[in-house]
Amino acid sequence: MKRYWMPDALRIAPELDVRTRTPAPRPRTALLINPFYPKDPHASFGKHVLTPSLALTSIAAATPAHWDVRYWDENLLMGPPPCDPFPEVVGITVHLTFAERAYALARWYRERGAKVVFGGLHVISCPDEVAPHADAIAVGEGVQVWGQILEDVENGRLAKIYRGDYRKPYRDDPAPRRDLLPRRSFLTTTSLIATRGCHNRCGFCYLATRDLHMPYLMRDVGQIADEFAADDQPYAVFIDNNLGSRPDYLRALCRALRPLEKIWSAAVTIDVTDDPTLVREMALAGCTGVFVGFESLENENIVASHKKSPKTADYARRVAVLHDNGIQVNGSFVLGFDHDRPDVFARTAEWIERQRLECATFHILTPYPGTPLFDQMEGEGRILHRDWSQYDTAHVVFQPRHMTADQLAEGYAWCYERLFSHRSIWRRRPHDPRAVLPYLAMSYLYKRSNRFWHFLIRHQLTATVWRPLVETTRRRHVRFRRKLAEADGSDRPAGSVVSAGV
Ligand code: B12
Ligand code: SF4
Repeated sequence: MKRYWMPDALRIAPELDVRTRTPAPRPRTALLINPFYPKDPHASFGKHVLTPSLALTSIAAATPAHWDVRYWDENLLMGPPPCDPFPEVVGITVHLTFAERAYALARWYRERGAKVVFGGLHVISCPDEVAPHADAIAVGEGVQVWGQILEDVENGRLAKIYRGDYRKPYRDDPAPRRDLLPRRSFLTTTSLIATRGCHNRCGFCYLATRDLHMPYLMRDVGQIADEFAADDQPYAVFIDNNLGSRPDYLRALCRALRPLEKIWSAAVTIDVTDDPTLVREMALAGCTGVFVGFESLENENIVASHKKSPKTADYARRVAVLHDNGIQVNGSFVLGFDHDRPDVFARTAEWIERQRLECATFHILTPYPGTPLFDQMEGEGRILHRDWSQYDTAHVVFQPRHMTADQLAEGYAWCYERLFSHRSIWRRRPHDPRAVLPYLAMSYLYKRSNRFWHFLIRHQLTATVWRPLVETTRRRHVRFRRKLAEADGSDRPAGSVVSAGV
């Protein structure tokens, strides 16, 4: 197997020195931490600084005004989290892949007198496992309960468990505190969320977790446009699970975003192409890229996952609808489904090249605890281990049906190697010659520059280097959409290829 370049800083969490002496906790000071996770050397390191998660900026926005709140993301390679002033409360977001790191951080801060509160996906799926490591846990929606948690700390009556309900409308939630983010460290700080939930409930998705009830809720489109304008960035990433679940809503959102003359990308399901006029509206509103969960080219896999999706034979036509509107496609593929055989890797890569997808993301099928897929695998005795740190979709954690675990791991690595190769990048160049150069520049920067990415992240140069490129792209796109608005369908302008998507 090929050996990948992997600096320690992207593989090992910063050391938490047990000898460090810290001042006494300062009352009404909260520190919010996004813990470190090891990066997958097969993929681009750039994806980790494209756009921040909204978990902690949302929580920060719910912090009462008389509290001082700080933010620390260990993945920005700025060392271990700060301890001066020493916080009275530490809030940590916990996903299964970095649960162990969250526990280590909690231990370190608790030993020094801070109260530690956990929230996040792993708290929802495995509350009994996480609870002993924290003073309190927030199960579910966190914005609703964070103020209460801090009030209870002030009054010395912190409870062990708080529950937030995803069914409550969140239109009145305050805008996330993006001002707390280190702006130089991200390609854009404008992560936006317009909707929650998804019209699907695929058996492998975290949304199908047993105790997670997240109906599809939408925010006021004007609020989203205001947040986008306020953050003063040319490019935003919608972190919604599926921005396209309600076509009417998406259309209204596009109309609200259009006057901003900015660019954005979002995750959608491929049925967004059911109505090509909606795709056109997306392009006119500044959509330059979509992240599409194709999952598999085998219909049987899609059916077994309970995903409501068009037939896979129609995917190619639908990709063309997006391309025709200058929207680049980052296809997401899951490998290792029960109907996958060892030829799945080559077949998937071939298809991606034939459709000229600008970008593709591969995931080894991963049964997240609490999902129907986990129950199925466990029932069939196919779970190989419960080392959650390896449940990151880059490792095989279950016994595949029609291949060995090694075949699946090697096939996954091979897919990335192939898609990031010079030959594959060239084969996927846009049809329109005018779009080829920007496509090549972005592809090489995103896919073949991991040493460069490490340098940018370490020196907080991501925004400095990328922002001019993104701004140039925005200007090109504004010209593109003017022509698109005038075009009658026969004379489409060149597809405008933009920076790496979600
Ligand atoms: C932005 C994002 C990223 C970013 C940033 C990640 C990071 N950790 O910094 C990037 C692109 C780098 C990324 C990478 C990956 N991601 Co990601 N990512 C997301 C995404 C799209 C949005 C997250 C977000 O902002 N959500 C919105 C916030 C508001 O919701 P929330 O996090 O649940 O937080 C709420 C509550 O949980 C709670 N809460 C959360 N934290 C706290 C803390 C406290 C103190 C309290 C009180 C409450 C609280 O309150 C919040 C407000 O209600 C989600 C999908 C999604 N739409 O959620 C996937 C998602 C989280 N990612 C996922 C995965 C698998 C990955 C990768 C492993 C994929 C890969 N192979 O590369 C990598 C690596 C990350 C890792 N090892 O964990 C999965 C996780 C599945 C799981 N069960 O753990 C998700 C759910 C996508 C999916 N559909 O499967 N990701
Ligand atoms: S379509 Fe995507 S976001 Fe929706 S349930 Fe399926 S995998 Fe999850």
